[in-house]
This record gives sequence, C-alpha cells and structure tokens, in this order.
Amino acid sequence: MRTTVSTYQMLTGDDGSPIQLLSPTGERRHHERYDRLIEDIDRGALVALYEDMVVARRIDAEGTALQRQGQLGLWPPFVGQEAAQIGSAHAIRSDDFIFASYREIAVAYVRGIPAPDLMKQWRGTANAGWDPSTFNMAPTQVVIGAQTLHAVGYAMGVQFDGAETAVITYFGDGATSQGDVNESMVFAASFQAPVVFFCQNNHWAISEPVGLQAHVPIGLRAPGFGIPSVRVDGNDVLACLAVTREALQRARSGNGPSYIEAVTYRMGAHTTADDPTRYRDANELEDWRSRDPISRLEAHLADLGFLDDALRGRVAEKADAVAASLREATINMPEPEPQELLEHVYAGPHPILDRQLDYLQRYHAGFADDAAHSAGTHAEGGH
Ligand SMILES: Cc1ncc(C[n+]2csc(CCOP(=O)(O)OP(=O)(O)O)c2C)c(N)n1
Ligand SMILES: [Mg+2]
Repeated sequence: MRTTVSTYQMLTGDDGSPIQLLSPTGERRHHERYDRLIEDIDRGALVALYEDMVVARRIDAEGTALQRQGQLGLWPPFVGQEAAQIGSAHAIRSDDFIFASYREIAVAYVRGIPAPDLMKQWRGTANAGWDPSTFNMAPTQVVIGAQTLHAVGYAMGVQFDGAETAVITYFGDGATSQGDVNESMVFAASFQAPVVFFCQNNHWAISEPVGLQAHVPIGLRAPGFGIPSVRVDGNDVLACLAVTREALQRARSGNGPSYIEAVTYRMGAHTTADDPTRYRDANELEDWRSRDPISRLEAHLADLGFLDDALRGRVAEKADAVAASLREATINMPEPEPQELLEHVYAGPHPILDRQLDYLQRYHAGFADDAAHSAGTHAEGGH
C-alpha cells in the first residue's frame, strides 16, 4: 500500500522569505515561476503602476488631513501598503469581482471608483459609497473578515452560472483569526470556488502584533484547508502583480481557490482615532521605512533610465489634481436627510421601521422649537 502525501503547501522565496521580483534597492530579481507572469510589463505599464502608487499615497494624505480638519468622521491610512494594493489591483480584470475591507482605498481607486464615492463612507453620508454592480466591487467592509464569506458565496454563484469570472477578497492579518475567514476557507476549498484570498499582513491588528495572532507565517494557515498559498513581498509591486495574476487565472480556469500572504507594513496609525506611538517601537517603523514600496519602484525606474523630472512632475501634478477633486467633493457633499438612514433596510415598508421613522421625525421636530427659541433670543439680544 502506498502512502500519498498531500502536496498543498506555501510557496516562498529562499528560506521561507517572501517571493521578490524587486530587491529593496530596486534591482530586478529573476524568478523561474513568476517572470513569465509579468513579461508584458513594459515601460508604460511600470509608469502606470508608479503613478497609481504615488496618487494613492496622496489620496491617503488628503484623507488624513480632511479628517483632522473635521471634514471626515474617520480615515484608515494605508500608507506603506501601496504595492500590495496597486500591484494586486492591476491584476484584476473588469469582469472579476472584489470584496475588500475598509483599508483597500487604493484598490477602489484603481477600480475607477469616483473621488466623491470614495469619501461618502468616511463622511458618513451614505451606507455604501457606490453601486457594486457598476464597478464589480462590493462596498468596503468594516466587520472584520465578513467580506470573505460574501466573496466565497459570490464565487460559488459564479461557479453555478458557469461564468469565467474570478473573485478576490482582501483582509488583514488580524482577520485570519476570525471565524468568518476560516469558515469561508472551508467552503472555498470544499466547493473549489473561484476565489483568491488576499491577506495583507501589515503586522498589526490595531495594537495587536501579528506574532500574537499566529506563531507560523499567516500564509501557512491556508494549506491546512487545502488551499494553495504563496508568501509574497507586499512592498514589491511586481511580485504582488505576478502572484495575483497567477491566482486569478487559477480561479478563472476552474482550478479552485488560492491564498496570498502579502508581507507589508502599516506605516501609519490603525485609523485617525489611533495613536500607534503608545504601543509600537519607533525603530520598527524606521526599519520598514527603508523598505518603502514607492522608493523601491522609483529605484527600479531610475535603474532602467525611466525616471526623470518630467515624469516626476507629471505624476505629482496628477496627484495634486486627484487630491483637489477629493477635497472639493468631500466639502461639498450634500447632507442626507435623517430618514434616509432607514431607507433600503427592507425592500418595502415595515411596521418596526415605520415606528422608528415616526420617532425620528418627532425627535428632530423637537429641535425646531429650540431653533426658533434661540433665533428669537438672538434677535432680542440684538437690540
Ligand atoms: C467583527 C469585528 N470585531 C472587531 C472589530 C474591531 N476592529 C476593527 S479593525 C480591527 C483589527 C483588524 O486588523 P487586521 O485584520 O490586521 O486589518 P488591518 O486593520 O490591519 O488592515 C478590529 C479588531 C471589528 N470591526 N469587527
Ligand atoms: Mg493588520
């Protein structure tokens, strides 16, 4: 009798290091398996990746500034994670479907979500910033890990339809400890759903370090479910593009789910409501600063002779224009009517919601007296 050993495993570089196609100083590292996946990436495609990364970082800075100025309720910075998000997003086809978390703002930007729609959720003017069916991207999820269940369910639907669509879901290192993520992997493996699990291991789940969540690399969690896995350098835009292309192709061709652990770093705060200096070592941040994903691509472009003042200027101009449109859209966003909060909960009227609406209207009407009173006091005070 022969014993068969399961071949599910996690692909890595040498000694378990993440797969790299660009060294931290921008030299191209050749890789037998992944080179062919980016052989079409010419000067124009490299510049497009660079432009998107720079613009995304500017969107992030603008979001943080708008929150500090009281224009947004909250903002989740993704600075440091541009290569993971932009590299993977460039691999996604327009007919593929994306289920992401709050932090994947750069993915949404590459998807073509208009600036005002990107900001609605953070200004609190809409429950969803955009129509998912227009962009093939679901509204971003704040319930940690829940989007992976939605993704697998959608992927199973795609399978029933016999469509040639791949589904990709983004989540964090902390999310991998959630039941939802584990349950979705069971379903994905059982039904060989056409889904890619893209985990951005940014080393922190708010104040909890990844080492506490997992005593093995996060990517090793997938093979136990029967899902092939790869550990990639999440600050290397070319490597992220290559592994995501491979995984999406596997899904589209009926070969089931894949898992990607992109090893990156959250250089900013968890959100604008968080102060990371209270729980993390400044040296750690400095160490990761030296692996900045944008500097790495700049070094590569410079190596190839593609980076000059004209390109820098053009990209900076684009970033400024996008940031200005984001700011204008945010500040001028129409305020929703309070009752809109209860719309779209059910397809039609519902007695409980009717009662809540009635309460809401009486509650707001109560302020009308106050407003009239203070207007009167004000007028009297004027004399
Ligand atoms: C179900 C659920 N539990 C807890 C939270 C509170 N929470 C918000 S973000 C977060 C940490 C998530 O960390 P990770 O998955 O690594 O993603 P990251 O924020 O680093 O991108 C937690 C616990 C939540 N939003 N949802
Ligand atoms: Mg995290």
